[in-house]
Amino acid sequence: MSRPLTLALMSAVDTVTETPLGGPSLPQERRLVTSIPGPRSQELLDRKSGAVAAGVGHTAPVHAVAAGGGVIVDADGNSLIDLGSGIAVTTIGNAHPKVVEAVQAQVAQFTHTCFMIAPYDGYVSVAEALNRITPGDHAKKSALFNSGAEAVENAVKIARKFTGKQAVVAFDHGYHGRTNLTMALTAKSMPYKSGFGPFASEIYRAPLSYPFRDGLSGADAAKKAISIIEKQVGADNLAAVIIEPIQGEGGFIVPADAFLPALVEWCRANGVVFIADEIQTGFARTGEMFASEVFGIVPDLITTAKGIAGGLPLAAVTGRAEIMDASHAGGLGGTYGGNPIACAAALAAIDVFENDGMIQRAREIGAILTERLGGIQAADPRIGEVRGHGAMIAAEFVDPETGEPDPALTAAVAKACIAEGVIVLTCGTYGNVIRFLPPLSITDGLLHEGIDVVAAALAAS
Ligand code: PLZ
Repeated sequence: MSRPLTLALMSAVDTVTETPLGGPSLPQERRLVTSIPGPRSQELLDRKSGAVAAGVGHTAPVHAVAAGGGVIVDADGNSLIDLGSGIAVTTIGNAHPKVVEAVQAQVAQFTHTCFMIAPYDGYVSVAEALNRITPGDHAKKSALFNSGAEAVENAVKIARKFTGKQAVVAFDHGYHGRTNLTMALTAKSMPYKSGFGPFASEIYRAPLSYPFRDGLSGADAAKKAISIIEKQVGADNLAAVIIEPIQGEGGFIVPADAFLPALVEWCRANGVVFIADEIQTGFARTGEMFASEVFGIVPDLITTAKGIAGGLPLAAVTGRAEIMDASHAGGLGGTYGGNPIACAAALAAIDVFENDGMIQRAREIGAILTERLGGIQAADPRIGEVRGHGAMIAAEFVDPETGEPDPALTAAVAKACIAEGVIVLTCGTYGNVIRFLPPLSITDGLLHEGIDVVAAALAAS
């Protein structure tokens, strides 16, 4: 049954008067005035199950009405600490004032012309900025798209066109999206792929460096991966290798140091395009502008999205000019790719990333998370490993006797945190990792309070 319009408007007005607008002006506090979900959130969730396809899930049972700094406020007036940034998107903070201002100015100017019909400055300026800030000082070009998956699809198209080859290698635990080609690249069947095949062909999988579980040095893990690639695919057939420098959905897996440099070197020696998927790791998240810099690698192509535009949908492929230019004119594009409002937001966000101390802030947040979670781990062997870089830190939960993954404990801790007003996200092939990727605008106080809640939830589980 549809909801009467007047009722919807009334509750929207109520909501606005009860809670201030989003952005950093929002009171920076954890405040629970009802249980989670409260009655208004429950009402939305009931409508959701009536109106939205069952396949579209949600992590926190709330009806969000405002967000900013380090909190998300719901329709019942609860203020939750945000340790997930909408999956690494609101890295500079939700409703950041510079993004809001840029979007408001652009939306009043024009909303769309289609860059392929009548080009505009914002798109070209974003391309110039990405060419400048991505790793490597070679000549670069960019193309803009709407989502991370679309950027990955296009990176593969570009690499195939450039090399004249077809095969693509992705890695165990990798995540690259939910479209048909990117489902094939993504490793985990449930929930991403199960029942949704057949998948795109010419996709092969190689083993990752996962020090906590494989115990291999980076060099040995690379040797193993390269041997499998050579034997099972062959460099003559291989267009591209695609990898997240630090895996996101797969469990915030940090490869051993020499792994990525060895892969890049092999790709370069064998005419294979090395694609770094920095959709989750990009834009200051890891305490570097891009995670490739953590490992000292220079990818041929890099895919970005998420943090790039402060919450607006935008994605990009950036890379060596000769590779990016391999496509015939008209071969790349899409109706909305590089939408002017999203580009205005991206220019504002990139300005914040470069000039407002975001990289330093990510390192500070990383230091707090690593120290606090390390302390909890020292007293509780159910945390098998704390790992990550910058504001991208995870705890992997295991059975202390066997080292086996403990997804039930992980889910229980995450659920208890959300009930206590702290939004945490899980990840990992085995569902046994809690990842911490707060907005960089979070205060130290809220971050500590969020970790306190996680510690209490673990102790009680
Ligand atoms: N590549 C490395 O992390 C998106 C997925 C959430 P889109 N990760 C969050 C979910 O369950 O759908 C992601 C990523 C990496 C590609 C993508 C895909 O980006 O913008 O979601 O298409």
